[in-house]
Amino acid sequence: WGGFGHITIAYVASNFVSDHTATHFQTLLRNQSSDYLANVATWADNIRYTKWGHFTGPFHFIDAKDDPPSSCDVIMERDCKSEGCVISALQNYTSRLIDADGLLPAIEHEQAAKFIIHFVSDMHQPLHTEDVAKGGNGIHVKFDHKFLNLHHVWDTSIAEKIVGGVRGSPYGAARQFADKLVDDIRTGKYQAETKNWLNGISLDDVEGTALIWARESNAYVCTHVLPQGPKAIMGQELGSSYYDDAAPVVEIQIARAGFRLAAWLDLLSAKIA
Ligand code: DCM
Ligand code: DCM
Ligand code: DCM
Ligand code: ZN
Ligand code: ZN
Repeated sequence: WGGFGHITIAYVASNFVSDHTATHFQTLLRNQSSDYLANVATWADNIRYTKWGHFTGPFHFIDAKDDPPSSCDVIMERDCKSEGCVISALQNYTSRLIDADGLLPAIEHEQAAKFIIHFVSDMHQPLHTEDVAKGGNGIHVKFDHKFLNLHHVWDTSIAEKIVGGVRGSPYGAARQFADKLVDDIRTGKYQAETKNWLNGISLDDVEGTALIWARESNAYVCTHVLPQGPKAIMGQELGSSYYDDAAPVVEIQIARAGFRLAAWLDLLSAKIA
């Protein structure tokens, strides 16, 4: 996701964490404001282009070597590279935050928390669970007459178009969009299904939990991202009928990511006590 997506997801999560979790992460992140999650939501994207952060580049995605649109799936042994992937990264940073042996300094706990907040979010972007053309970065398309790649369209363009465009700082627009999604979750169109959103969630099986989330995300590559395959979409204008079908997917994936991130942080703060 682009900044707007990550920050929206963080604000959604802030609305669903317990009070104990909020206090725990406000302390850990040294931020007493209500923006404590939103303010670190894009940190992992900022550090990945620095020299020390270079090793974290592969942690933002998993390149599923499936065959959309006829076959979609994420298989850990096939798709998670030796350098790591978004699923192994969630496993690693979850265990570093829990730090069962108490060996790590506080700064590593803080970093682990910032990675978790970002990677739960990224695995909900369908093209972060797909190998084709480097997650769609190599597929050139148009979106409202602008020349963009398909990855950028799913990271940024669709979400920003849903709210009528985002100019300047994304925080205000993200907070508003999050408030709307929180209503949809509590009393609106997602209310009936949210209990299923936490199926299989367990700190005792991080890989299994992340695979459930990544597979659900990857399934949209076959149904909504590349419904006629990669060749059919090249050079196409995606701002009209394609957008109409894609927008509900982006919306539900942002809502799910925020709701699940809150649940994950609740499990973590209860375990760390
Ligand atoms: N920012 C904002 N609104 C907020 C929080 C932050 O516009 N509620 C902006 C100010 C900075 C950037 O985001 O340009 C990063 O903020 P920080 O350094 O607080 O993470
Ligand atoms: N690191 C990491 N995950 C690990 C081990 C280390 O992200 N499983 C990161 C945290 C530190 C850096 O690598 O910023 C160097 O860690 P170390 O000094 O433990 O090798
Ligand atoms: N990306 C991806 N899958 C890949 C390569 C990259 O999902 N195989 C994502 C990470 C960034 C965006 O695409 O969100 C741009 O990546 P980069 O800056 O590495 O080109
Ligand atoms: Zn991306
Ligand atoms: Zn990312």
